[in-house]
Amino acid sequence: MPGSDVPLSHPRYLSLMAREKIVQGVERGITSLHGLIAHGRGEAFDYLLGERTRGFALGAVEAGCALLLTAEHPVISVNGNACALAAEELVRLAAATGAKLEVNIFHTSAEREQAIQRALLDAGATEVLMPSRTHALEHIDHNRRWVHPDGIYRADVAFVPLEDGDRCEALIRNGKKVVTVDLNPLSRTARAATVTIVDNLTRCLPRMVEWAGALNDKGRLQGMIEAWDNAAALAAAESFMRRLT
Ligand code: PTJ
Repeated sequence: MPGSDVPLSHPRYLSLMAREKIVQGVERGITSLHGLIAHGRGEAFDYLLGERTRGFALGAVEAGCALLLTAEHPVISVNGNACALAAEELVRLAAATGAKLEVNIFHTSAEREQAIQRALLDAGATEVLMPSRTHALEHIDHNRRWVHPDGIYRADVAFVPLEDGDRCEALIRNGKKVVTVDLNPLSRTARAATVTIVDNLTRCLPRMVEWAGALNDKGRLQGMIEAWDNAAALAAAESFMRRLT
């Protein structure tokens, strides 16, 4: 990565490269300063996972992909951290699932919204929806309520990695199913979502892209959705982390 002096031989190379991407995200005007703090919190939980994808996350990847693939209007909501860490994989996931990409950020900044849109277009997206000033989600008083009429506003399933708890709850109260990625199984987002992938975004996204490309049997997808128990997956993640502490 340009500007990085992390040696490939470092035992925590991948984690340090992710940190580097977040720092560069701030420098490129994509990620907020608050995003650095959020990333550090994620790193601490990832440490408890041994920085590896665990079984409860694999099941969630399947269930999350199944929801996106069976949705009528799937949308991927992209914030400053997700964009800095994984713009290309998000674009690939959109292509694999037929989902629209929409910029939606917590810390208000029109410049950052545009920088995220540009980064997604540079990563190969053909269309990136922006928040409107005409359509808003109900049950939330915040910049994040403003959404695009052809995107999150009409979505039946929203993929919202690294989401803020209020908005995740609002999306659910607006009748949408929510797939999230959150390393913290105790967060409000993790608990409110329909499917929570407790894993690092950088590890689970390539798996999601692969699964989404491979899963096409509608009956099997429906079965995965019906069998999914989010509370059980969160309990498994929490007990895994507690065992290590
Ligand atoms: O770009 P903006 O303005 O939309 O801001 C984005 C952040 C992420 C700063 C904002 O949404 C925020 O403050 O989020 P929170 O409430 O800190 O929640 C982020 C959650 O993501 C926390 O539970 C972290 O543990 C988790 N997290 C951080 N990095 C990762 C992660 N989960 C998965 N993969 C990561 N790489």
